[in-house]
Amino acid sequence: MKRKVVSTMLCAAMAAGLLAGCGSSSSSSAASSSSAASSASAASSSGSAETTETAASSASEAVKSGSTAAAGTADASGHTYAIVTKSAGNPYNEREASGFQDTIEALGGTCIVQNPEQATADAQISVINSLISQKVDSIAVAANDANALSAVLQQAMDAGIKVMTLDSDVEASSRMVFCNQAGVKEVGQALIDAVYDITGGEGEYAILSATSQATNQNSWIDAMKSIAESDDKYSKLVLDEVAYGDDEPQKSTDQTQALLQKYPNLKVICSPTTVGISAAAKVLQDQNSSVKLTGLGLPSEMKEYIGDDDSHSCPYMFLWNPIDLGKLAAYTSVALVSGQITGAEGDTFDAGDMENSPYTVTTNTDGATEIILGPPYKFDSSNIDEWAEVY
Ligand code: RAM
Repeated sequence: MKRKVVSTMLCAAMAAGLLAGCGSSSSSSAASSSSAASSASAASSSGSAETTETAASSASEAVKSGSTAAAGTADASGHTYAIVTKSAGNPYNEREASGFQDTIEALGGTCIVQNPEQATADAQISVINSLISQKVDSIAVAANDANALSAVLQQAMDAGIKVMTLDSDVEASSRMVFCNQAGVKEVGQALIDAVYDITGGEGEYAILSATSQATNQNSWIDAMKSIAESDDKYSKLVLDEVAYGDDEPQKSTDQTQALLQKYPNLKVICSPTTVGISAAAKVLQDQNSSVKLTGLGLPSEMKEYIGDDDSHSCPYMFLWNPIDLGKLAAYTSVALVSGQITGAEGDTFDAGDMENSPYTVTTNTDGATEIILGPPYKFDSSNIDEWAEVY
């Protein structure tokens, strides 16, 4: 039934020429419903280094009419909410920002979207400094480094700005709460089990990551390693190398080629980044390589590479709905700014029509507070065509 809802909304979005951002999902089904607002903003997101600032003119009307998924009790009017993605030019980041922007605007707030030119802490620091000068009410950042943003984020909080992270965290004292796309251990488990399955339980694999400082990729890779070390089941798997494509398509392509050359017995590449996996998929498929691929990928970018036969490089992969991650971060930002939550464990807030609403702040194994969107979702030959049209 949920798929039908998505398909219906998708047609509407396509008719409007707004394909890119359709979709608003639940955790368990990758996507369950849609909002016209989501589609509109995704279409307006250019992907280049940019600042998008929009006062939500017709937002409250949309909320009243129930035409947007953001309907609910939260009110963002009179406030400015910023999102800082990891970098420009990454379709995953564009979808994340569109979910955030659409929700803020539908709730009557003003949204600033910042896509730094590179996936570095330095690029984010200069953007955040400028947001502090602009006296925004909140900053939601997908961090390029766990520690390097601490000083600037502390400065923002000292200035009264509510600071939260999404997608990729910083150390807990430098933010109020983290919107986590999925539990770290769950992602690590899904990935190492995929490697186990696709290798046949033994042999060499490599990881093609994003940047070496990315908190999210590093935590997933650490989880994979510790699961593999703690269970004899995985003892015949050999991790050759963790390579870094820096979430740049060309560098990810080069790194894939280097892995193939360095490790003739390589069986599987696992790429826990949407940029890395799509670059690797193309290299492997173009070369008709016997090396197989899995990881975290955007269905719209991976459609042509997913399949069970030898002509496809990736049997299956995982992700969550990046639009919904942005949407959840928007509701979290609004709840922080209104004072409804402080980001402490046990805090609860409504997130409109999101399926797991109300959301509750929990504490992870490191003692840091987070809000989990839901579990990772598997994409394979049976569902890739459908989801490729959603995000
Ligand atoms: C890339 C980014 C992002 C990550 C996804 C899976 O787009 O590195 O942070 O969450 O991959």
